[in-house]
Amino acid sequence: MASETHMSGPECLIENTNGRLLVNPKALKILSAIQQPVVVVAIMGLYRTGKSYLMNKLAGKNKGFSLGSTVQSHTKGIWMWCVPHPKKPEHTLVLLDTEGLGDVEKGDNQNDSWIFALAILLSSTFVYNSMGTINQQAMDQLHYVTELTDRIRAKASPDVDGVEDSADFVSFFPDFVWTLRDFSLDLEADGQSITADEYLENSLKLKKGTSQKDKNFNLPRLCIRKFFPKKKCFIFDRPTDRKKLGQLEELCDDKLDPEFVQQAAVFCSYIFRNSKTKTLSGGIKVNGPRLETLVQTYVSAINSGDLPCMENAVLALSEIENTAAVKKAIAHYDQQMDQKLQLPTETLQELLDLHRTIEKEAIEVFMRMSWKDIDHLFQKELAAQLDKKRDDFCKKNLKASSDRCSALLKDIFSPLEEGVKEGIYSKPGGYRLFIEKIQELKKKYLQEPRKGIQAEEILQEYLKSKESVTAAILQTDQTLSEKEKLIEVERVKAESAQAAAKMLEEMQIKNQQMMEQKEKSYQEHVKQLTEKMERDRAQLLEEQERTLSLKLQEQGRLLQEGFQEENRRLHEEIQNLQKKMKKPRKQCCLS
Ligand SMILES: Nc1nc2c(ncn2[C@@H]2O[C@H](COP(=O)(O)OP(=O)(O)OP(=O)(O)O)[C@@H](O)[C@H]2O)c(=O)[nH]1
Ligand SMILES: [Mg+2]
Repeated sequence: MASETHMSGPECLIENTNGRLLVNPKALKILSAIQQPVVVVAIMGLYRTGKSYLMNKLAGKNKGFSLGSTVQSHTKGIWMWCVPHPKKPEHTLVLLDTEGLGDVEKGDNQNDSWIFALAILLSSTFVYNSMGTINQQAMDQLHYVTELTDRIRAKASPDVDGVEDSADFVSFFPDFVWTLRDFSLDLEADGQSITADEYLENSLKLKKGTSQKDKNFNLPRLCIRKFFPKKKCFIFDRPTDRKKLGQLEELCDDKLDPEFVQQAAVFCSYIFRNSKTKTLSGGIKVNGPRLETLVQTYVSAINSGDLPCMENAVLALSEIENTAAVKKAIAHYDQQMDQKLQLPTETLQELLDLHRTIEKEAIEVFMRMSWKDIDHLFQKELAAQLDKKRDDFCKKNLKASSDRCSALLKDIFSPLEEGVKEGIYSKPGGYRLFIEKIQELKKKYLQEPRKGIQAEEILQEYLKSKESVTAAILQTDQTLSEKEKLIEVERVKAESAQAAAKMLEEMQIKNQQMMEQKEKSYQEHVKQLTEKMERDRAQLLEEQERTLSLKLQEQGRLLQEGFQEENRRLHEEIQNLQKKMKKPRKQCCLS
């Protein structure tokens, strides 16, 4: 399949003007066309630290995200560049370049925190970029991480067990990558050479002590450790001489420091191989339209003064997709019934059997497309629509049958009507002729195929309408004695009573068939729902187990470092999660 993404350059996704965040419709349109799953890499960090330049490297280009050559911050808001993923076929790499943090000239830093929060919420890999070593200044600049608990909500309503909302961050936060630019030290600790990752781990070690200074030291470190279980660090040399930095975009690799070229290649290769597809709770893989909805939901929450909430965004997304799932399922039903159903059907069962087969397919379509259908509301809606469609088809079937039978009777019995008008039965021996003719035409009518479920009823109605004519012909026939006439009247009466009884029996059978069908429909819904709930439960357990193991790892580290208080807090979170995992499975009920 040809690649879906043809962005020759980046596009602004979220504008940050006059203290307000605005979503750019042009960028949303681009996202809406990307059906492939997306890997989203966002970069953040202090202004003027080479973020845009590094993102261009990920796009495989020298130019793209615009670089500034002055000391003023350059990128504004969040810019997006969607490119075919270089290593994952059928995936799109979405690069998000963001406005540099902390430019004092901007005056209003209010939106920095929101942009930081948005980058966290939208990405699957979050790159934090800074200059030089991981010193206290670099840590202090990460105060945005400590503020995340006030900026983002995981759950729409607080946990009943009183566990902090941020306890859930770990399950949906992106992987964390720290890029250190112009890093000029040797990677060493206690005379031993260490990896960049070990350097990061060491830098995140906590300080014992309870003074405010110690707390300030520990807070960002604790937050990074708690929220981002997967961390990675890359160091970069200065790419070239200071004088040439201004024209970096123009320089090809052989004019750059070979160390830098190599380090950039290692970084890109790591991102391409390890960055995950953006996935929401429930294992929902994000594609372009889903990312589009996330952007819209989060930005509109921020603009209306609410906190962007992960659970709400996922619910908003599932509602959109579940509505579409109902529509798609109904469209499938309509299309198949239209193609396969010929009205009138010979029997009611024939119609119900076809309905059942196609209904099953329609439920399957719905089940494939829907997710997080809270209280099965959308499935109930689908069931109601399918029931109505079945009832409508039954009515249409009835009418089609009645119309066809009436037309047939009119046609077949016209010689009899003509004969009555011409008086050929109003003569001695006429009654016998009349009855014989009726029997002959009735036989002809009964032999006609596909009359449908009203065949008997319409015939009986017709014959009933002819009762007075029959009686008149009988009375005028002088070849019959009074006694014979009386016997004949009784015979006709008995015949009609017999027909009425037969019709009543048929009606009861039809009702029974309808009842059985309703029960089967319900059972089909429950069967498919139960299977889906089992799959969802397995998925949830898998996610919870992953979160649990991450928390246990961090708990182990805290214990090792001797941090009882933090350890106790984490222990509570762990117990709470374990309690949730032991909850009995929900019963599947659709009514
Ligand atoms: N010293 C140094 N300069 C770099 C590096 N990478 C890029 N630059 C230069 O730094 C300047 C700013 O680069 P950008 O990529 O625009 O930096 P930014 O972080 O995106 O800046 P803002 O958008 O303002 O936040 C440009 O002149 C780049 O050529 C680097 O690794 N080290
Ligand atoms: Mg920039």
